Amino acid sequence: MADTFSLQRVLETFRSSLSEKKEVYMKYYIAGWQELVAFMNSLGNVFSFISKDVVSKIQILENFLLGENRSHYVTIQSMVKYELENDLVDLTKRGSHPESGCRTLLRLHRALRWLELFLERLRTSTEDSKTSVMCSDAYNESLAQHHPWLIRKAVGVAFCALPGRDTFFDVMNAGDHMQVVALLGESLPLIAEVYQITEDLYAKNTLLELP
Ligand code: 1PX
Repeated sequence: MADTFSLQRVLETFRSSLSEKKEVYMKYYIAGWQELVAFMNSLGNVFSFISKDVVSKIQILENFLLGENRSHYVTIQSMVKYELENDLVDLTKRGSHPESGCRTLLRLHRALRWLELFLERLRTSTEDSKTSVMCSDAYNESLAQHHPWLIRKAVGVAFCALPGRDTFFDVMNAGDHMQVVALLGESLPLIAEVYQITEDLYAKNTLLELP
């Protein structure tokens, strides 16, 4: 991972995460999140409580990916199958497997929906659109439904510290505004596809509400 964020690289990692059979490779899914964390860190300390949580979730998944059972963690599909078949998931309340791959990935998966909604707003925004509004609208439509009041409040405060739209376009490192918009148009279907495949898999296995 290079130090400067580039939207192009995020796009490439998410593209690499889809196999021919439309399975999702954990390695690239995680790499995509690492890029996004780097971006968030570059926005300042107000976001560190958010990025800390993402980093710890990435770490949990990476440990599975490198651990002795790594052959089962190559794709999200193989992880779900393995953890369910071996009773490694707390299904109704947190118990002996509070940090399963399935529940950890679910948190990132919900956040991916936020990202999709936010980037779509950014793509179709106009000069006077506010990033804080785009961010919080996307948040209220997605992640907020899974967060308690206190977190929602803290997130609201962080949103107020977001840089403006021009800065956002600049830090994406993808050329002028029109080029960024074009690249967003290219990235979004990919992010949406990865999201939908995961959503369908989790729905099929009744995993969407894991504690
Ligand atoms: C190209 C521009 C892209 C911008 C990239 C920014 C990436 C931001 C990613 C945010 C990911 C947040 C993951 C949150 C996971 C989560 O829901 N965790 C909660 C539940 O976990 P638990 O283990 O307890 O069940 C946890 O309680 C969360 C705590 C921290 C708050 C998370 C707030 C998420 C707000 C999303 C908006 C981020 C705005 C960043 C500005 C760019």
